[in-house]
Amino acid sequence: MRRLRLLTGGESHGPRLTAILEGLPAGLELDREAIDRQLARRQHGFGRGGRQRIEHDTVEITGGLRGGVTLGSPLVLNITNRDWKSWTEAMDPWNVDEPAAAARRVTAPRPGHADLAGGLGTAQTADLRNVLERASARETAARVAAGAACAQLLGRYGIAIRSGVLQVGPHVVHEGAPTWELLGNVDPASPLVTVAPDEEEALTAAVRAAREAGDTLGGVVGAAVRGLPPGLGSHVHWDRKLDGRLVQALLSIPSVKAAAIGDGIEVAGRPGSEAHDPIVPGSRGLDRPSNHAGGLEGGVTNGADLVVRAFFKPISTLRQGMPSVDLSTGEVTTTVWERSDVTAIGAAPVIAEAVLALVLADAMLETLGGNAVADVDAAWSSYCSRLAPWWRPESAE
Ligand code: EPS
Repeated sequence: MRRLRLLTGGESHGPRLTAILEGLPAGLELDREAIDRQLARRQHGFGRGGRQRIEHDTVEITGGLRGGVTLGSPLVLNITNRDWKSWTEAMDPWNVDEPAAAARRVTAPRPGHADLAGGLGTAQTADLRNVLERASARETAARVAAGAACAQLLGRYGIAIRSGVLQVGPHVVHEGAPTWELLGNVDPASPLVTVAPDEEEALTAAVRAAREAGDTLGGVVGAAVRGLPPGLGSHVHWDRKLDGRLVQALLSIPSVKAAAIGDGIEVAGRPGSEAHDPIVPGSRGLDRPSNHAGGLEGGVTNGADLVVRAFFKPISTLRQGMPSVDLSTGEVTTTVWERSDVTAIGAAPVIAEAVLALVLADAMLETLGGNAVADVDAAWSSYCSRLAPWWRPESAE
């Protein structure tokens, strides 16, 4: 990122997760409850494991905020791991109790997880827990908290994000890219937050069947962002192009193996006349009657809704186990299961929203500049005036 910096730290079963977000302008009022609502969404979803019954994720801010207003110094966001109390002896930073650590030792790497590759890469094959603790998708809680703060900056300028599940395992509820309107169908309280509430029952049945079989499921998530002005990102150099930056952020979410912008891979097989979006005069300046491009052309936002999809592989901890090799003995074995999610796809939309908010807030600040929110406001207003003949924002209401 160019204007913002984000670091997260903390193990899945350590005392807490911490995110340090630097670069938010001073003077931005933050709503704690809105951050906590996003954290609660991340814990939601049919098919989650026992861990979510232990945790009650809420944010504790220990830096960068005074009286609910950002100071321009690093925003330090913490989320307590309630499960830590069952792991204090095995995960103590200084004095690990050997019998407790031995009881938690993992030596059979799970195919699909970071266990083997990370263990080999960091010389920690004697106990793969040293790798999997950090590779766990629990880390996304820290990103969701930081992303929720960025979403509040975007919200100040009328930019809003929606998301939902398009596919669970093999069950496709929506083919292709979603629209902003379609994502409005999602009921956040529904078990799998899909864009087709009528199909929730069939989807939960599929998750139940996978659970009974000791198996796991992935799926597809869609998200759309309304209100982004044209011109964010850059057409001039590979590492500044916004599409590349967004896809990097989406692929950094655990389990994501592919991401698409707009119609994504589908456009490869179409003639140009059916792949590109006409430019016509419209009521808000220039209009695009279709949105195959998903709001990005040449690495730059074009003023249409930004539309993305992220494709999640199934969770790699299977109750039925997977073939593996015990690295301590060299013997062929089956992976061990303690507890896990059958699918985490119900949590995936809010995680996708968080990484989008981070990258888009960064791109906004890159274009508008400003260390103080008042300066960002002034730059926003001047930017919008210049664009007014060509682009006027569509309300995200
Ligand atoms: C997660 C907490 C973890 C896992 C899951 C995500 O809890 P535990 O390991 O204690 O059961 O449920 O992690 C993974 C999916 C993974 O692949 O590591 C959470 O809070 O999101």
